[in-house]
Amino acid sequence: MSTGSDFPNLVSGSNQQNKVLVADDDPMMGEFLGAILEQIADVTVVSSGEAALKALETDAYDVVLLDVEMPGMGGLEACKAIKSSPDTSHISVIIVTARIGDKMEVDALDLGATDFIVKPFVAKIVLARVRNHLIMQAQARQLRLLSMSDGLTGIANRRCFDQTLENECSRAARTNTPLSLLLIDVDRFKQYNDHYGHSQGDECLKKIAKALTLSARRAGDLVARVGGEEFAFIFPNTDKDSLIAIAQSVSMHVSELALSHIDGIDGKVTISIGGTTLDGTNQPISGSAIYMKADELLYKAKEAGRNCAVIE
Ligand code: GH3
Ligand code: MG
Repeated sequence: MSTGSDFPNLVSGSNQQNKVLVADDDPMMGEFLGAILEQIADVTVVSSGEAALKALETDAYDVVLLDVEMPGMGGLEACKAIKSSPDTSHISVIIVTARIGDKMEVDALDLGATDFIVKPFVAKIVLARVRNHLIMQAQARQLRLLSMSDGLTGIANRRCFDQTLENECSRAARTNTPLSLLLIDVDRFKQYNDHYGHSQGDECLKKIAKALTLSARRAGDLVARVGGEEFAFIFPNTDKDSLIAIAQSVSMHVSELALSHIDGIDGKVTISIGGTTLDGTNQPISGSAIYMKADELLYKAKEAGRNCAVIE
C-alpha cells in the first residue's frame, strides 16, 4: 500500500494544511476511512450531513467524503448545500456509496460532486483518489493566492483589494459597523526613480509595503498595493478616531525606514495619506464610492504640501 509519504512535498511542503472531513453514520466505516486518510491529511469524522455542514462553518476543509445514506440529511443533500454556498463551493466532494448506478452518478455530478468511492472499497484506491483531490486543491489554492497578490511586494493586489472592499462595504451596512479606508501615495516618486533608478525604486516600494503591513494588525485588516506607488488599507469595524491614530502609526513606520531621497521632503522618502470612515449609520455605499472619497482626500494632502494625512 502506498503510504503517501512523498505527498507532503507534492502538495504544500507540509500536510498541515490538508484537511479532510468524513461524514458516515456507520462508526466503523468512519473510523476506517479516518485511519486510511490520516496518512495524508488531518481528518475529522462526523456521523451526519448536518454535522458535516456544521463542521464546515467553523473549519476549512479541502475534501469532504459523504456517505449517501445517513439518517436526517443524506450525502447528496449535504453535497448540494456545500456546492451552493460561496464559502464552500470550492471544496472537493466525494460521494461514498454502496449503490452506485447511472442515475445516482448523474444526480451526484449534477449537484457538483467531484468523485465517487464505491463500497466495499480498496484502501489504497481511496488513498490515491483523495490524494489526487488534495493535490488539485493545493494547486487551486496556490493559483487563488497568486491571483490575489502583488508580484513586486507580495502584499495583496488591486483585485484582492477591490473584492475585499465591496464585501466589507456590504458587511458594514448589514451589521451597522464602521468601516475605514486609507489611501497612501509615495511623494515625488518619479524623482526618486529618475535619481536612483527603477530597480532601487522597486526596492523602496518593497520596503514601504513591508512597513505598511505593521499597521494591518487585526485579522480583518487588509493592506494592498493598488497602483504603481499607491497603497491602500481596509480597516473593518474601525471608527474615525482609531483611523486617525492608525494613520499616524503608518506615517511613523514609513519615516522610521529613513529612506534617503535627494529630491524628497527633508531629504527622505515620505508618503501622503487620504482617509475616510463610513460611520456605521450611513446608507449602503459601494466600494468605488468610498475609494473615490479617500482619493479626493489624498489629493488634498498632496495639495497641502505632501508628507501629511487628511482624514474626514
Ligand atoms: P506625487 O508626490 O504627486 O505623488 O508625485 P510622484 O512623482 O510620486 O507621482 P507621479 O504619478 O508623477 O509618478 C509616479 C512614479 O511612480 C512614476 C512611475 O515611474 C513610478 N512607478 C510606478 N510604478 C512603479 C514600480 O513598480 N516601480 C518603480 N520603481 N516605479 C514605479
Ligand atoms: Mg506619488
